[in-house]
Amino acid sequence: MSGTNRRIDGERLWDSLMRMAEIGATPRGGVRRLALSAEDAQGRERFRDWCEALGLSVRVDSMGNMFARREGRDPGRAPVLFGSHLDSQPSGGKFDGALGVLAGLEVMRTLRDLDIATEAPLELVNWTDEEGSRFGRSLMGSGVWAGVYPEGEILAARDAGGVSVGEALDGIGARGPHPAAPFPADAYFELHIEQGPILEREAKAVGVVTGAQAQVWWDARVTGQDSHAGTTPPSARRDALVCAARIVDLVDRMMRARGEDGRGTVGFLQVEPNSRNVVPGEARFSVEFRHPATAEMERLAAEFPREADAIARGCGVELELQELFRFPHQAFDAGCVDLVRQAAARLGFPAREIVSGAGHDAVYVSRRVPTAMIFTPCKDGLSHNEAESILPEEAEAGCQVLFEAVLARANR
Ligand code: HGY
Ligand code: MN
Ligand code: MN
Ligand code: MN
Repeated sequence: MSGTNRRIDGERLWDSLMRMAEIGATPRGGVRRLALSAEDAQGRERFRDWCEALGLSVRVDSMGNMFARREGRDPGRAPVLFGSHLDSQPSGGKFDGALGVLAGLEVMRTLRDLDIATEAPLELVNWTDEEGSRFGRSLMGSGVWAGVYPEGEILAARDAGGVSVGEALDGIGARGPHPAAPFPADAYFELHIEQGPILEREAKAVGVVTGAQAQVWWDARVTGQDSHAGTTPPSARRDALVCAARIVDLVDRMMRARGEDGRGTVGFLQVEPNSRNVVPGEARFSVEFRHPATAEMERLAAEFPREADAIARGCGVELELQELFRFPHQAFDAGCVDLVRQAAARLGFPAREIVSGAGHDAVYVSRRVPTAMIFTPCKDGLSHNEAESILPEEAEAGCQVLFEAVLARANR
């Protein structure tokens, strides 16, 4: 059966995407499926049901990573992995992560429909907590699996409500019997929306992703002194929020000093006691920087603590910075990237090479397994936003490229 008529079913894929988007659906058309939440549990259950209905054997590791396996003709070969994540941002979109998992499911469904046996086994993966927005470590499940994050440290990490990863895993029954550790795999492919404007702007259907940019994340805490808004003169104030505000401005200035490649963000900020007539004594906030060049990320990572400390001293408050993680620019495997490039060309989809601005499970998986990613456009490049949207034909094209790349690798 030649490549041209091995077509995935775009309507079935779209239907699965819409069915998954029902779980954690938000009033403004997005999804809220926070990692290891009740909604994540429902998404996992629906994913497992769909996999088992296909005859795939589903196993779960100690970090809740789910692997749905389809045997190959040669059981001695290492499996080809493909997938992404089902957890979302607090007010996320329908397609970030879900596209890669459900396109992988569509690959499995198409192989069954066409009765195609592959040489190598295949494993479709749902990685736990890719987003990092609840427990502060992005790429958490894949990071433990790849040996980047120590499992004990991650299980002890707590969310804003004080719930640990271990408690949350047990809370939804997601902790599996298999060790979250690397096993022999032949390759990993991840389909994902670009989450940026380039493919749409250039009318490209496919992004051949050559790598992902470097990033570094901190948790910050400023400690000053709660005091009365009406009686505390400027000379006696130790205002944590003023210091945090100056640091937020510092992050923005450091980003802009790097031009259009710079990325610097303070995504959340909590003030205590958060009362209108109390000078805030505490401010907690996130800080992250990203850059395509590892050396520039390292410079940002050295400059920021120094400059932020100077601001804190000037405000007469204490600053604590806890670095959560950093990773360098991650180049993907040339052989796997070439399979993506060839699949897009064979299918006649306009494509271009691209470096990912977002982090993805593929970043950590690629430390253990030859890896490549496939991007599809998204409307206005918008993501991590409930208005995130793609067209059914864009999902179908991305899935078709995934299908061809996985088959080429599994039968080489
Ligand atoms: O932040 C990221 O890059 C990823 O989408 N969680
Ligand atoms: Mn994602
Ligand atoms: Mn995301
Ligand atoms: Mn991501």
